[in-house]
Amino acid sequence: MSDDLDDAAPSAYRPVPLTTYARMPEEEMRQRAGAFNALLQRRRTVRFFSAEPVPRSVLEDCLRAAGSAPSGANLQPWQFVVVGDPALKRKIRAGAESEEREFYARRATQEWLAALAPLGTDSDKPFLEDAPWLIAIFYQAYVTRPNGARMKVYYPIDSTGIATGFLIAALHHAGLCCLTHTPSPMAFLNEILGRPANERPFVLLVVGYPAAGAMIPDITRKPLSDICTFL
Ligand code: IYR
Repeated sequence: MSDDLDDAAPSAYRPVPLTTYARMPEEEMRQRAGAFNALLQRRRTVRFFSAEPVPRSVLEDCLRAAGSAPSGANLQPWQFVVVGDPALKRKIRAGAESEEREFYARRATQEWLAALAPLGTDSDKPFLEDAPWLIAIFYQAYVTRPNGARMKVYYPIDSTGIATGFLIAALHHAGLCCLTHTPSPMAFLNEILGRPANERPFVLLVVGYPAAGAMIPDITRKPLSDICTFL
């Protein structure tokens, strides 16, 4: 009984000084902002992966970076399931391709297929076996306390989206390529990876080096004037 009460009791606000922030001279700010933009502009989504192995420790640091993302009430409502096992990758590919065949043949509207045409995608997903790592990212729709009570989670999808953005940037910064793959629906990931019902698939990130001669769609990014308004 008292355990239940303790479980639900809020922790007190106990602030500590901000010691990690480093103010920098304006010139250095400009230089770093420009360099970071230049770095991210070189990122492209890749759909052709080499089988070359990628060290697990590199992924671990990128995942630590992802875990530094802000989240609703700091609940960090994400789970990154990293798959390198070929048998699991084969199962994931089979699950994804079966959903994708449905998608391309029946579920997708003509309008949706037309929007995808410039990307050259289809229901074959060999990259799910070719790439050394798949990261299945889940958000927690709720959490279950040790006493069995359900606790609400705030902004889990938004928070996981931000963490995924951090991860994509970290992987690119580390010299890797990735693909944000969203077979729909993705419930097969819970089954194959043995994840509990409170974890909902958010995206399947395919990670590795690009295949030699990898091709990408000839698409562009909107200029700042189209995506931003200063008032
Ligand atoms: N999930 C499908 C279709 C697809 C949908 C969107 I939105 C994309 O940006 C790309 C593909 C597939 O992966 O092929």
